Amino acid sequence: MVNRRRLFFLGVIGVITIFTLTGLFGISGFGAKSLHAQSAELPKETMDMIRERGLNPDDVTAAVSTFMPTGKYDDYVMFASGGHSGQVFAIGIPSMRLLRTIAAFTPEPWQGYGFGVKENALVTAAKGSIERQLTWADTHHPALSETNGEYDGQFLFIGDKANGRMCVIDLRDFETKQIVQNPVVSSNHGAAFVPPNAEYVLEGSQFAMPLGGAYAPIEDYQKTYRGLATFWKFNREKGRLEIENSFGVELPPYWQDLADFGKAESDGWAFINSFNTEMATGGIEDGNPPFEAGTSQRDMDYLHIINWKQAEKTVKEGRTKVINGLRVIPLDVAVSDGILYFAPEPKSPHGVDVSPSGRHLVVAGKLDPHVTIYDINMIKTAIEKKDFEGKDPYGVPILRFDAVKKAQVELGLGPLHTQFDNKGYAYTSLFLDSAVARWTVGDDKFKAPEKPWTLVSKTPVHYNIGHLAAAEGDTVNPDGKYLVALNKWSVDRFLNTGPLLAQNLQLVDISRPGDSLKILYDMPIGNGEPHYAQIIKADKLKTWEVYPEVGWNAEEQKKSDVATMEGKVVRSPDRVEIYMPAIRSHFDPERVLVTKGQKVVFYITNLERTLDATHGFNIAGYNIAASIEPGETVTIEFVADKEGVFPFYCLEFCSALHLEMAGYLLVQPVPVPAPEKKG
Ligand code: K7E
Ligand code: CUA
Repeated sequence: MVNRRRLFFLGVIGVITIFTLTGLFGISGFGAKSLHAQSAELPKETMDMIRERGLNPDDVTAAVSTFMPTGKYDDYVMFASGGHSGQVFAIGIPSMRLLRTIAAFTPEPWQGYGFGVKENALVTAAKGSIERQLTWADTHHPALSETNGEYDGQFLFIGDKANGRMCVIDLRDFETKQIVQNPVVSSNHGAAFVPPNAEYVLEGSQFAMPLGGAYAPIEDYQKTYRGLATFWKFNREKGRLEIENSFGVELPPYWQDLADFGKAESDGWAFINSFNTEMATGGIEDGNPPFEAGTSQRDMDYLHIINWKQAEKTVKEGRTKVINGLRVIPLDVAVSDGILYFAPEPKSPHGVDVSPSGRHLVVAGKLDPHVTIYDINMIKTAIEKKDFEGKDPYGVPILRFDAVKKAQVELGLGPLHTQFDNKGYAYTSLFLDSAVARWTVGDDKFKAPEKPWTLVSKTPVHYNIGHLAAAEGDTVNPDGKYLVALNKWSVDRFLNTGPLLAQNLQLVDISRPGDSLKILYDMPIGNGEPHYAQIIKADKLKTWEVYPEVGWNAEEQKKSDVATMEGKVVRSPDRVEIYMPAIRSHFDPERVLVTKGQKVVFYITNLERTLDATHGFNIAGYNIAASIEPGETVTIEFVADKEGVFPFYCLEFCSALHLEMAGYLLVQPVPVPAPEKKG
């Protein structure tokens, strides 16, 4: 019985595989004729392997659709946050191969980031909230830069939830160019999000606190603690966030959560969820309700609706207060200028996501089995007609719920985040159900075959899904091919690696309508918890193969003025500068003699123009590690505070004589002056 079923299965597999292979390979690689000849039957060897491994038709389809033959490239790149590893991961889709860990907030020796080299971004600390230099972060939400609502492949932004910082990564070289510390608040969660042309990057705070970072007793919470939405101005030409052109909007002391920018129909608006509108201040140790209970008393919290175009005008007209160098629109001005409105949203919401047309905002209430859908046109009308159901204690008008609510769809337990495709479906992660819900959006832009606002299917995922990311899913034109479930727990999915387990990123095929979602791949990621990710078409990335010119300063993205083609040493009494070219397989000079106490500056230029001909550099005992990519010039500065003999060598196995690519830093003791002769 079992055997007969097996045999039937294998027959089906054969046919499916052949069809899939036919579709995948088309006529490239095989001639049409030979393909036809080959497609009569899979080789017996292959069938045996399928049988031996006990694969079913779905397994075979999944394998065939994610396997990447050597030398072939993925169609998409997913940029996933690295959680408390503080980094960003670039992952190919559909193969789910990790292509690169991008050093963002955490020093990373392979990339020569933070070990005597490229530390400029890392040392950022602002006056105010946090002044200490930090070497880790909790990255949550990456945002690709956009042009006209489409990912343009130029920049990636990501927020550090733990410390209220923002990071700018240039996608020409996948390197971090800037980290800014918010000078007014010390945490974020509604970060990073961009409007359709990335004029700003939004950083919404999470934990209310006294703005500017001063102490105030927790008993004064309602009076002196506040939230803040910071609109960091992005200068695309310079690739930098500019604090002098940025501004903040003061918010009541609720805990602001995730955010999104409006687009198309809702362009000009930004949305931020909130919870703890109870303004609980904890204190379980004093018999107060713990935060988890205190923040969940009320049935409704507030969706923050921000008119950022109006905020720009208010800032221009100077109705701001400056806190540690950031212009902040005070709460009362935000109300009187029509910048801030609230809409009620059910119990402890988490994600707010804007649909591709920009018309609908989907809010998922983590303690509510529904998603609630708001319509921007209804919001605009309610604002115009002053259709308010009251004001919050800080005077912010609350729009009447029924006047702005378009629909509610019951999906299941613990809805968190929503993504969209090009077929009129939305996908919501269900944390408690460990599932992806597919449901229909009643949108003009894409129409689903089923009736609007209906749950279509629930696909189990392993386990406790947080975010999900769809291909081009936050743009005005999602691709609708793939979705990745970013699961918090993997439990029993992979070989055990001790009590700390991998996260499980699952690739899901969403290309067909109806109840047809298919899990294609389980990817264990043995690193800090990816929260959110964005998936961009690979051909939109115009990444450099080598730096544009020999002698490139990658921090400034321009030709370096300390680039060198020839080795030389320039000495002054307290400073030794070494201009050092590196090429397979030597540094020049190879012997560097300095005196203890001197400042030593290496300017190393990689002269290579060959793809992948990277050299490394390190100095024993000095905590220095550099990566010098083809064409790049790096600067390493330190004080030779320890005398002795310190080998340096190239860290990348760059050639057959790589081991010989080395030298000595000789730090001689300070010469003792000869005693005066007496006479
Ligand atoms: Cu749900 Cu920080 Cu986006 Cu994590 S948050 S999951
Ligand atoms: Cu250069 Cu090894």
